[in-house]
Amino acid sequence: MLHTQSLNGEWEFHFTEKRLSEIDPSKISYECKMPVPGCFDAKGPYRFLRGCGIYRRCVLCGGKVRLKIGAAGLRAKLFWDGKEIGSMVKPFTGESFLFDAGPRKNHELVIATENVFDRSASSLFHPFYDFYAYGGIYRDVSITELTGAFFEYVRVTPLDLDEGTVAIHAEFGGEPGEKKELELCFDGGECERISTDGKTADIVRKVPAHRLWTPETPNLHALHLRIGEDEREIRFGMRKAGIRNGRITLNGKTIKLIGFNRHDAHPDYGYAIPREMTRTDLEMIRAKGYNFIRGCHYPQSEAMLSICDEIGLLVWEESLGWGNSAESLRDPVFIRGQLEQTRQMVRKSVNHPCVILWGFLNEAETHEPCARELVDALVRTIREEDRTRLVTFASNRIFRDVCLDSLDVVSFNTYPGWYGMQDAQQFPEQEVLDALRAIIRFVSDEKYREKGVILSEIGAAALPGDHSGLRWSEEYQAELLKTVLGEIWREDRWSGVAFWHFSDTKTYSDGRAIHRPRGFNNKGLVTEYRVPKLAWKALAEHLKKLKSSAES
Ligand code: ADA
Repeated sequence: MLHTQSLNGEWEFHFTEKRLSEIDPSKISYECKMPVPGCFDAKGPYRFLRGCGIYRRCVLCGGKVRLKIGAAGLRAKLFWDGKEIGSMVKPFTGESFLFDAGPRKNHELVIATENVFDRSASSLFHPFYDFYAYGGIYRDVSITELTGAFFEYVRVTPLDLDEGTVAIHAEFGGEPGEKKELELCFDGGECERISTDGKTADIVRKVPAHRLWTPETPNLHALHLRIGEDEREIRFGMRKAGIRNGRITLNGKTIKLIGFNRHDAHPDYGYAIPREMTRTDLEMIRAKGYNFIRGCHYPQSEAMLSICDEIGLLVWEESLGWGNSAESLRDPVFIRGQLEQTRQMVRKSVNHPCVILWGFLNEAETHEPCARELVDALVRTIREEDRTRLVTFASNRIFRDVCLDSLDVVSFNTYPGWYGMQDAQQFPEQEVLDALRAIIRFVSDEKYREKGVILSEIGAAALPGDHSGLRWSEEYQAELLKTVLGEIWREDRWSGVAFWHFSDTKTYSDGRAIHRPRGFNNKGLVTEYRVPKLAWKALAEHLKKLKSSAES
C-alpha cells in the first residue's frame, strides 16, 4: 500500500502585510503555531487582517510524491526546501502537486497564503461577495509517496438501477506504456483481476446484492480498487436524478426538495469548520425532516459531502461566484478560472450520491446576452465530466434572464417581503404569494415547461430577541418562511426550495452593514453559533404538519 501521511496539525506560522510575490521563504522567522486546516484571520491576533499567512512544517518522505491540498485561500504559493513548486489561485478548489521530493529525509514545506483582494474583473473572489473572504489553508493536506502505478482519478456511475450495474472509469499515473493489472471488488466480496493498458480502464459491472440510495435509505456500497501498490475505496450509491414533465425525479419518482442554503463556515473557524461541527449542522437539518442543502456558494468539503451521503441529504453543489458582472463574464481569465474550478468540482465530487445538482455563477448578470457564452461553456464542461446529474444556476434576474434555456432546472433567488416593499413593516403575506405565483406563470411558458423549477433562495433576517412581530423580528421571519413552505408544498410545479439560510454567516461591516447588523448576514434560522431562532422550530413543525396531512 502506498504511504500517505496526513499533514494536518500545528504548523509554524508567520503573518506579514507583504504581498505573495514578495515572499522569500528563506527570510522568514515564524512567530507562532497555527492549525492546519485553519483560517488564520478568523480569530486570534490576525483576526480580520489582510496580508500573507505563511505556514511551515517538516515532512519526512522521499522520491516521487503527490502533495494534496484540499483548499487554500485566497491564493497560495508552495515551496519545497525553499524552491517554488506550485501555486493555487482558485479558493475552495483542491489541487494535487506531483514532484520529486529528493532523498528520504526531513524536508521543509512552506505554504504561503494570501487573503488580499484582487479587485479586477478576472478575480474569482471579490470583496462585494456577501460572505467573508478568509485566508489560510481551508482543508486537509496530505502527502503520498508514489511507487509504480497509481490512481489519478476514479469515477463510478450508476447505469441501471434495476439490474444494479455501474460503469467504472479509472485513469492511472506512473510509468507510461507498461501494462498494469487492476484488482477490484465490491463491499469486501470476491476480487476480480483485469489487465489494462496502463493508462485507463472502462468497465461495466453488476454490484452484488445492490440496494438503492434514497434520502430515507441512504445505502452506500464500496468499490475496492488496487493497482500496483495503490489502493482506493470508493463509496458510491445507486440512485439517479432526472426530470419528468417538469418535475425533478429521484430513482424515477418525483421528489420535492425542501431544505436550506448553507455556508460551510463558522465565525471561529472560517471555512475550516471542524468535521464534527459540520456533522452536527447536517444532522440537525436532517432530523427535522428536510432533505436538501444548497452548498452556497463554492465547492463543498469532502466531509460535508460524505456526511450527506451517509444521512440522506440531497445536495446542490456549485462553483465559486457571486453577482459577477458582465465585464467579468467576458474576461478571459475569469472565464478560464470558472471553467477550471467547475470541472475540478465535478471530478472531486462525482462519486457522492448525495450530489444531484451542479451549479455555478450565483446571481451573475445573466440578463446580459454576453453571459450566454460562459453559461453554455459551463454546462458543456459539466456534461463532459458527468451526464447523470442536473445542471442549474441561481438567477436573480428571473424574467429578464437570457441564459435559462441551457439548463435542466431553472432556479430563482428572490426576496419578496424583505427587499423592496419599503412601506411594509408587517409581513405582507399576499405580496409574497403573488411574487411566487408570478414565477410559476413565467415557467409555464413552452420554453421552460419541461424544466425543473427550484426556489433557490428566499428569506428574511431576524435578530434574536426581537419579538416585535415587525421586520427583523423572529416572528416576522417565521411567518414568511412558513408561508413560502406552504406555497411550495401546494404548488406541484415547484420541485423544491432552499431557504436562505441555515445559519447567520459572517460578512463585512462596510457600507452595506446597514443591512447586515453586526457584520453578519442575519437571515439564518439559527445564529452563527447554531442557537435556534423561533423560525427553526416553527418551520419544522409546519413541515411535519404538511407531511402528515399529505399522508392522511
Ligand atoms: C443573495 C445571495 C446570498 C445573500 C442573499 C441576501 O440572493 O445569493 O448570498 O447575499 O442575497 O441575504 O441578500
